[in-house]
Amino acid sequence: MEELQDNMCDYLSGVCPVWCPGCGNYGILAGLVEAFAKLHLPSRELALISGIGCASRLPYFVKAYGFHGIHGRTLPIAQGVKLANPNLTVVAVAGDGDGLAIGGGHLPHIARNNVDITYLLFNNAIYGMTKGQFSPTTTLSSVTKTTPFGLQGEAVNPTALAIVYGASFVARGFSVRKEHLRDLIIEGIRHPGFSFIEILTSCSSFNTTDMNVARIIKNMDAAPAGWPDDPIEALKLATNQSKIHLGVLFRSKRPTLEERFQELQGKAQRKVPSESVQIDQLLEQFQ
Ligand SMILES: Cc1ncc(C[n+]2csc(CCOP(=O)(O)OP(=O)(O)O)c2C)c(N)n1
Ligand SMILES: [Mg+2]
Repeated sequence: MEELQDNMCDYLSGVCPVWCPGCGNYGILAGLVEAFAKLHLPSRELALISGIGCASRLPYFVKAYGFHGIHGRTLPIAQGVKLANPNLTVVAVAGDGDGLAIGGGHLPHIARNNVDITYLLFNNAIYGMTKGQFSPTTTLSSVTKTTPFGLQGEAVNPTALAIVYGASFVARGFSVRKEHLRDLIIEGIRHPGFSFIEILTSCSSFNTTDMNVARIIKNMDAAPAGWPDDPIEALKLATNQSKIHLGVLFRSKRPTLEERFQELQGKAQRKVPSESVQIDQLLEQFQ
């Protein structure tokens, strides 16, 4: 008989993480495997999909199906996996560069489709893996390897984008607050539809200013509990300049893409009785 997985260690693959000492991603990995353990999700029903970057190394370290994809294509791959096998719990993982620069065009479509996956956006506000170029979330005037005189451009706000794009669950967590993050991930996985979780995380090697842990701790505030299904109020929280609101900011219920497809399949099957589909007749149409 299969053993019940109820401890975070049951979800560790045994591959040793390669992240730098002090990297916030260790806290995220711990929060994620704790969430899996609390939900008792069997590893064979779990798929972790990622792109390229430090964040995207994560599937190696977790005992689950894993797909280390190509840069920026995390979400289309995750959507394909979920539609091919809706029984899987699909968790997609991307960095801020992967998910918002090269892969930024996919987010609105996954959000509006409401595919039932949980998307963890590791926001360290830098291209960590390639050693410190600015990313879409690096703040104005930041000095990075590619902006020695300070960045001339405003940062995007991932949580605000997800709300505007129509994600049906939007939350913000922090790698240092592991238990809080674990609970957000549990809620995201339980939510039927696209769950977007921005996770603020430090890059101990290349960005210790934008994602300065002490600064975040000083400014963070909890989103009001039981927050209603109101995107405008959620946006106000997401864009608040003086406080960094952590928690679930927005939640709404609408059909998932899988549910819509199932309905469509039923309609299509009713319309075309299988015995009437003659392959010869079909081919004749192309002659
Ligand atoms: C098509 C393509 N362009 C560029 C790269 C180089 N590259 C690898 S990771 C990366 C950025 C990673 O940054 P981010 O997504 O923020 O992840 P992090 O390493 O910070 O976790 C880039 C530009 C690549 N692998 N493929
Ligand atoms: Mg990054």
